[in-house]
Amino acid sequence: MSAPDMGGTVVIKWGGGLITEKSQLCTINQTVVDSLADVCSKSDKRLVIVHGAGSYGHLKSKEFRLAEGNIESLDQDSAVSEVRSDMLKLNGIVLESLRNKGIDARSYPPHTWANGVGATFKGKLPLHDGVTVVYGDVVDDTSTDFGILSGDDLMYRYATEIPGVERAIFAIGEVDGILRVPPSRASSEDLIEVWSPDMEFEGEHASAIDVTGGIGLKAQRGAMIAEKGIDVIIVNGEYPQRVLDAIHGKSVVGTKIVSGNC
Ligand code: IP8
Repeated sequence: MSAPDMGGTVVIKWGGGLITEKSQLCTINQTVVDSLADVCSKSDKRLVIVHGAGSYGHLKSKEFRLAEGNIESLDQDSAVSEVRSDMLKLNGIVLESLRNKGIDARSYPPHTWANGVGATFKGKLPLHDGVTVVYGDVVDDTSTDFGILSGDDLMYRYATEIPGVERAIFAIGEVDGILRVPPSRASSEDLIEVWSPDMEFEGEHASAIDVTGGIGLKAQRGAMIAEKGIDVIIVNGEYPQRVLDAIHGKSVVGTKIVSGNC
C-alpha cells in the first residue's frame, strides 16, 4: 500500500478500554485487536491509528501518580520506565496484528518525539506513507519532568493538523457512544446520536483506574476537532462492521459529535 493509491485520511482511536482488560494489569483483548486490524486491512483510506493505554498504562501510572509529574518525595523513576516499556509491549501487539493482516504499519512512540501534555504538547507529528501508529504515553515535560500524554490529545492534533483528514473516529469499549446516563443504568434509548458541547451527559469516569479523562476528554477533544470542520464519531469498537462503515463515512450506530457553533 502506498499513499497515492489510497483514499483520504482517517484518524482512528482504538480505546484502551476496548483493546485491553482495563482492570487487570497488562492484559490484552487479542480478539478485539485482531478484528480492528482486520477492519483496517479492508479499508482503502490512509489511516492514522492512535491507541489508548488501558491496563498497560493507567494502573501503574495511577499508583505512582505519574500524571502529576515529578513529586520530590516519591521515587517514580522505575515506574516511568516500566510504563514506557509496558506501552511498547502493547504497541508491539498492535503492530504485529496489523502486519499479520498485511498492513504496512509503522509506529512512533511519543516519548521519543513529543514533549508536554494536553492538546498543546510540542513535537512534529510523525507520519508514515502506510499506516501510522501512535499511542498515549509517558512523555518528557519541560516543567514537570514527565507527564501523561493521552491518545485523545494525539487524536486532536493529528485530526486537525495533517493534510487531507476526512474524519476522526473514537472506537470505544462496552458502550455504543455517549449515553445520557452511566452505562450501568442505560438502555438503548439513552444513546445520544448527535452531541454538542452545550448538551450535558452524566459520564462515568473510572477515576480509580484512569489517569486521563475517560469519555469526557473524548467528547471535549471530539468537539475541538468538529469545530475545525472535521466529522467526528464515537462508535462501539466491539462491532467491526460499525468501525468499517464509520471509516467509510457511512451512517452507523454511535454518537456524532458536532461543534457548539453548528
Ligand atoms: O489511554 C494514556 O493514554 P489514553 C497513556 O489514550 C498512559 O488516555 C501511559 C496512561
